[in-house]
Amino acid sequence: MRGFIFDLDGVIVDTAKYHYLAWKHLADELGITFTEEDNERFKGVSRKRCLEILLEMGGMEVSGEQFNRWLHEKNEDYLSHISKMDASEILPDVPRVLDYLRDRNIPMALGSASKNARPILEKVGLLSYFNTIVDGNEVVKAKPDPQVFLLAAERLGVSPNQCVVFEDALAGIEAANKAGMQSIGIGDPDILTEADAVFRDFTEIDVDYLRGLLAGSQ
Ligand code: G16
Ligand code: MG
Repeated sequence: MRGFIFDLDGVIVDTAKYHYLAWKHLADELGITFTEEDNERFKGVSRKRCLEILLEMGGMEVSGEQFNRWLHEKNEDYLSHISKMDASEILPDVPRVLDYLRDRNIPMALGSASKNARPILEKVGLLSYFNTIVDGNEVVKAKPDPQVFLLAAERLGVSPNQCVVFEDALAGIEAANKAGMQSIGIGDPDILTEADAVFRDFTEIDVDYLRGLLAGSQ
């Protein structure tokens, strides 16, 4: 039996743009230059680690209390963006692929670094597709550590070498590879160089390819 694990941000929904807006807002406030290119480094990375990187970029060192205030501020800003989300923000052809797998009773998990994964899935109406959600509230070791995906496989009752992971971040592809899983990149092939296969988005993944993944021949 094969199991499928989906990352959230950048794979199921494009929340990366909201993370970017919230980090940019904080960076502007702190006088730190933060571009969309810098945001690439934040993909799949925990909130805490992102702030550490941002402060390193600005050459700033702060107390734990101030650090937590900024973490909170960034998240509040991010939540104000995601509170307006609905099903129209699901990335193209994601429901087609989820339906295909659900119709065949394939075990599916969400494996995300985000602490907001569950409310986002609820908002866009996809929560019920997943047999288990493994998110940033449970995982201690962030991607590229394989913990998030290994826990997802364990909960699905599928051995890691039978799992397929869809990921948009380099750190996530590394995590899937370390877990001994098949890694499929969603995004730019020039960035996701370590993935077993890369597609720009799910519109490029046809039924034949899905059939091949299920049969283990892709
Ligand atoms: C996501 C994003 C990251 C974000 C992280 C934590 O991971 O890609 O940019 O920093 O979650 O999110 P939050 O602040 O909501 O806890 P993933 O693994 O879903 O791509
Ligand atoms: Mg992601």
